[in-house]
Amino acid sequence: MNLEKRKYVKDALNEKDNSKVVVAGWVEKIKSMGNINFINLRDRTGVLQIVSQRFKEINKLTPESVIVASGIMKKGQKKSGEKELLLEDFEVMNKAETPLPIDLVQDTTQIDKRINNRFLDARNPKVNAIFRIRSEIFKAIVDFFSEEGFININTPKITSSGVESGAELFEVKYFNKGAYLSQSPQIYKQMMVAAGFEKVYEIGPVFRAEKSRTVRHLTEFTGVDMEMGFIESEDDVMDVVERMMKYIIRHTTAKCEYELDTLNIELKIPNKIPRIKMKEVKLMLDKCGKKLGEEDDLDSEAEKLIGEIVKEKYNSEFVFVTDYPWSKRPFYHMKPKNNKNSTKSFDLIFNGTEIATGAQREHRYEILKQQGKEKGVNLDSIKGYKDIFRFGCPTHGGVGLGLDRIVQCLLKLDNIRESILFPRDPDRLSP
Ligand code: AMO
Repeated sequence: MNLEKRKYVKDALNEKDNSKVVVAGWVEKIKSMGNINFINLRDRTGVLQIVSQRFKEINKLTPESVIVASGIMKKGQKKSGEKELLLEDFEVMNKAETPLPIDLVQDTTQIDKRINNRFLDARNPKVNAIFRIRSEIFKAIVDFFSEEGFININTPKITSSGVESGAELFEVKYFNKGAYLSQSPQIYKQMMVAAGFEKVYEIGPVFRAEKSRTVRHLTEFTGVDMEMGFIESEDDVMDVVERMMKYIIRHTTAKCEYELDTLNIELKIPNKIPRIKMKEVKLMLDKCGKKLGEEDDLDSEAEKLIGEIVKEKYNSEFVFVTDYPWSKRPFYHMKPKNNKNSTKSFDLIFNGTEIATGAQREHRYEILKQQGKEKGVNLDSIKGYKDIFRFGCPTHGGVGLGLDRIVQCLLKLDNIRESILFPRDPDRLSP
């Protein structure tokens, strides 16, 4: 059958009565009433009912087979007046075996088995909706950075050293040398600010050798990283992040009405996102019975709780927690003028989950060297890093967000594995 004449279901449904069309897609459902056969045919744009009285072979079709069908569009029996296709001819492109390895009708299959069969799982309209939305979120981020004058960069994912915690590095064989998978484009984005681009971003894979079996950790995720020069403080970075979150939500609401409906999700564009110092956050948590020491980081329970408190108090799904203790931040975070135990840093928490970490960076070489010493990091061991600060480097700061976590939190998904097609975790290396 001639695929050149193929119409998407969405366009076929808009054809005039008696138009001849060719459609192609997956057999979602087959039903017989007397000697009439009905097929629900699904393609990437929708579902079309096909009606036939002539073809006995239809009874031999199996769910999820791929067919090409031609016929005449007619007003159907449905109250909505939606058109259907009166079948004239059809061809089986690929017959699906039975039974299917996962349940696409009742949606009862466990997540692990679903991911093992992801290409089938993604035919489920809800799963499909998640990845269409993810694609729009990605586009929104690219559009946003572009409109704000950021330059896109691509940096190496095989590196000779890390800059975050050493424990999280995946070692790889690189001919006769030791190498690592990149745990962050941190060095490179700072380098490119110093290169004079001033504002750069990258969306790319980030690898973390974390043996965390949680609903929010992956060993490979998509990082959204940006860095900007000539800032006055970390507030300038937070301003950009805040504008970006609003942009993403506005764009997704406008472009994904059908998909958001499918998932029963209503997005809310945030008002001003509150910025609360860590000390104050700890007092708020304390009042709710969660005690944390001065040097403690927020654990996942604390993040969840502060998410609830902020929702109640500020009617906000987002909160920037600022001024993290120096003991919990990497050596390159700048300290405020009068407090050597704090940092000019922040995390963004969205519905109780951290989705971003950022800071103003220390750009003064001597101080940075000293900070490295305090953390046991020898700047010479990070190839090319120290030189960024020796030959003309403006004040700068940036942020790293996890795309998978953004999708997870925006769509209120229980598990981060729902927001990435092919998750990697300590127990999964395929598909
Ligand atoms: P950080 O290590 O906090 O900061 O990472 C930034 C953001 O990446 C996401 N993320 C993860 N997502 C899924 N699985 C993981 N294991 C995981 N780890 C982190 C989170 C997190 O907020 N260089 C700094 C960023 C910067 O300062 O610019 C960094 O990498 O959403």
